[in-house]
Amino acid sequence: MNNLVLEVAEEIAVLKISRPAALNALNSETLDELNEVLTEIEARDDIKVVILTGGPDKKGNEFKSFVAGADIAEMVNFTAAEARTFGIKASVPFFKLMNMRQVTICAVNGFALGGGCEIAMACDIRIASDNAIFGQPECGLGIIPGFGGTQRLARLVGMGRAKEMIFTCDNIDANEAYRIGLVNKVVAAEELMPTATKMAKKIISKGSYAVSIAKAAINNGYDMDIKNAVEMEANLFGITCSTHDKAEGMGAFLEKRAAELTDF
Ligand code: CO8
Repeated sequence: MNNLVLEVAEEIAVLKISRPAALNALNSETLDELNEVLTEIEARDDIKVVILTGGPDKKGNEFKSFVAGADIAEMVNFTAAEARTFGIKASVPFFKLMNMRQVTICAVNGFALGGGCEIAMACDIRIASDNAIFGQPECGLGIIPGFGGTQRLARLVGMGRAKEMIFTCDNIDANEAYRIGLVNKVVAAEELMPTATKMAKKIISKGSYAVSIAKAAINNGYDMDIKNAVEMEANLFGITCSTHDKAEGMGAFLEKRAAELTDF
């Protein structure tokens, strides 16, 4: 891969977007690579959590930029048809991040602008370094957020705040992002990866199959009416009751010992 770095250890995949010359901006090649690597990760039993982050800039600064957007140099000459194809090319790996069996944590290490904010929002959980900057500057470029931003931002922070960010193109800092619910946590830059890793380990210590079913229940139910959503949840709950982890988890509680959970 030319633009991504994957490291796997202790059931955690750290996936770095790495285009130092362009502050990790997302071009077609990077999106294709992302799709390929997420397909591979989804099929791997030895990965339970994915931490998505940005590589350093060309001066080696690790906290300059997570992703500074989609690649403007590539988009500048797009026709309407090419732009649509580019949007769809991004939506496939973005939906993988959202719906894949594994939990996805985005460790935002600097600028998360345009497509950078949008890919962070496709992940399950966002942790930001205290210097991170979020924004949707597209309307200032004469376009709109096209990697899901008009939809996911409104769902995460509410319509009023999403409209303000998108219409004014004002960037917000990490603390404001936390205040409005765009990120789950803000930590000192040097604590970013340790915090993400600690959270990943905590999640892995739970029943992994149960976590993946809970993720599916939350995602699938979000756009359903509450009655059908709760019925769907009951069905998934039933499935988790047929697992080793359910017998072990509940048995351990009743026997007053620590549970030894696996992934089913
Ligand atoms: N695309 C391409 N190159 C970029 C991008 C980008 N988004 N961002 C930065 N770069 C490049 C710069 O051109 C520069 O290259 P060079 O060194 O060759 O001149 C290098 O990265 C370093 O950037 P700067 O010198 O500008 O660094 P600064 O520290 O001065 O500024 C900023 C950092 C503020 C992040 C600045 O680079 C910036 O404003 N970048 C653009 C941010 C932006 O507007 N992002 C949104 C892009 S549009 C988008 O994401 C749309 C997504 C949906 C598309 C849907 C299609 C269907």
